[in-house]
Amino acid sequence: MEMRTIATTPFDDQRPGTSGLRKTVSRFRQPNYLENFVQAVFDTVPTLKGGTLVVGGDGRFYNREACQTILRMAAANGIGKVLVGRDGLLSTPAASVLIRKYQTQGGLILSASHNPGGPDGDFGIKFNTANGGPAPESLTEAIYARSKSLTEYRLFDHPDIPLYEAGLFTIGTTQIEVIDPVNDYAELMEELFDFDAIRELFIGGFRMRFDAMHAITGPYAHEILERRLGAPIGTVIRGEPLPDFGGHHPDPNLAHATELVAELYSEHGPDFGAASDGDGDRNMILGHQFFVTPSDSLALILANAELVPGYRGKVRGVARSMPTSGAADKVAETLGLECFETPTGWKFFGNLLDAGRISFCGEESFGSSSDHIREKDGLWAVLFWLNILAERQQSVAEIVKQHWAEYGRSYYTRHDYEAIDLAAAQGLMTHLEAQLPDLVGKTLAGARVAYADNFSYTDPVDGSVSKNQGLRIGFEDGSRIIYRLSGTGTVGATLRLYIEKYEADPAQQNQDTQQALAPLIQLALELAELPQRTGRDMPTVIT
Ligand code: VG1
Ligand code: CO
Repeated sequence: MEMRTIATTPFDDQRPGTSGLRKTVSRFRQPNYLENFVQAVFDTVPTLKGGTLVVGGDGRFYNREACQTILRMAAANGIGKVLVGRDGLLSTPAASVLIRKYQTQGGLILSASHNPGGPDGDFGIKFNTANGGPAPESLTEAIYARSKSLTEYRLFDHPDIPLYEAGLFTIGTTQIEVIDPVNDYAELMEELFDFDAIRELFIGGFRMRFDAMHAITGPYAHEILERRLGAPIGTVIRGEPLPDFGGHHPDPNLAHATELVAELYSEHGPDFGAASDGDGDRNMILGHQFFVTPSDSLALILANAELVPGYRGKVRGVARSMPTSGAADKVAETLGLECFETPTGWKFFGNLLDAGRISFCGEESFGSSSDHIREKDGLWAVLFWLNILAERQQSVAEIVKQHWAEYGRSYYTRHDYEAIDLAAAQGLMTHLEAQLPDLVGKTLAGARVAYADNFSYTDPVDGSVSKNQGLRIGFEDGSRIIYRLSGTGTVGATLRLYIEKYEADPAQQNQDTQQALAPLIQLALELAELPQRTGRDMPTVIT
């Protein structure tokens, strides 16, 4: 057993995207590909030397091998200690909990989140800093720069560490502690929510279904919902993490969680349904025959926060990503709280959370969370809803409709055009951006354009500027059309079209979403020449 220095040459595609480095499994399995990126992280974050690193992932194909490689490299790079989840498993929010609770210098999370897994699927890795959150842009850029000049990496020759049970090991002078992936997370949830009230809800016959989609939240949901909260066994379905997620996209939305949706929409379906994604940071909330948009979910969480013990009396501001609907803004306005609009990606919430400016944050992409960690948190959102339901004793539909009556409804949809030609996508964005200045002041689809620009964000805490964060067209009546290219896809380009329309009149709040938004959708397609330029006449996924 010895320390080895291995010569390597850089790869030119290791710039992290919206959420870490995400590539196909076959790309990641190329010799030195993973190693180069990990070495670039270790070289860029000197505090890790002699410090503690958290390691774990969502259990997808290549998770275990990658864990073992990271452990060997950690030892060769002088990391003092590694906390690794049993079987190499950790949900993204649980990794954030561990980094914060044990005050480690950071963590490496292995996941491609909602992207499909298996040998032909995707893999990913991201570095989270000592606050428990995704590395900010300045750091991901520094890691990328380092990856381009690497000539070698360091690795300790050592057999695999047994990860199947908790225990203490060493490689060289580096301590490896294999820990239970669920316990610390579950304890924090017990501190935040009224578990007694939720237990009573289940005793009263409340019926719930949680779809873990054969991804990482299975073990967490079994422990928290069925063991600690007493929900009947069988409440959690597809609870066993599988390397290929059972062949499905572990993406909790109406398009991919089809069986759950069918059950919730059936005549005698459960009162409440929820699902989470590959790495456990996303959530979908369903009532009986009712879908809660993620944008509405954030607004409702904020509006009902006083019902939840962990937040009562201490709610500060809220932040949402730019394409997320303005539903939360309305609540913030009424409550007199600060409200921020950030670029897409959780890393942009970190500074606001650290500075104590916001309590809650969320994205339209089925993500919400609070200042309890620095990641989005799927099960946290589910427990928040359970706590609200236990307190209010109303159905999900009643609660949401009452909310709309009070604050107005933001009709909202996102249309994704996946794996389109990269050059065509870039051409579309360029063509569109050139038109934006001329649109302002025009009346289109019955409303006047108030602004049209390429969103740029100045972080209110550290003043850093992030440009090119999406093209937006805003109307005087509050409607918006937004176009963005995804930063998490691995094939070609994915174009996301986000459409929103505000409706204050309760008599107009019960329309079908796609119908209510049809004129704006049509306008969005025309302005971008979308069918002609992409060759698509339908989106791949509508959420
Ligand atoms: C998507 C979502 C974004 C989210 C990101 C990571 O990014 O739109 O809101 O933060 O995924 O989520 P993009 O660049 O493809 O639009 V996760 O759960 O995949 O880590
Ligand atoms: Co995710």
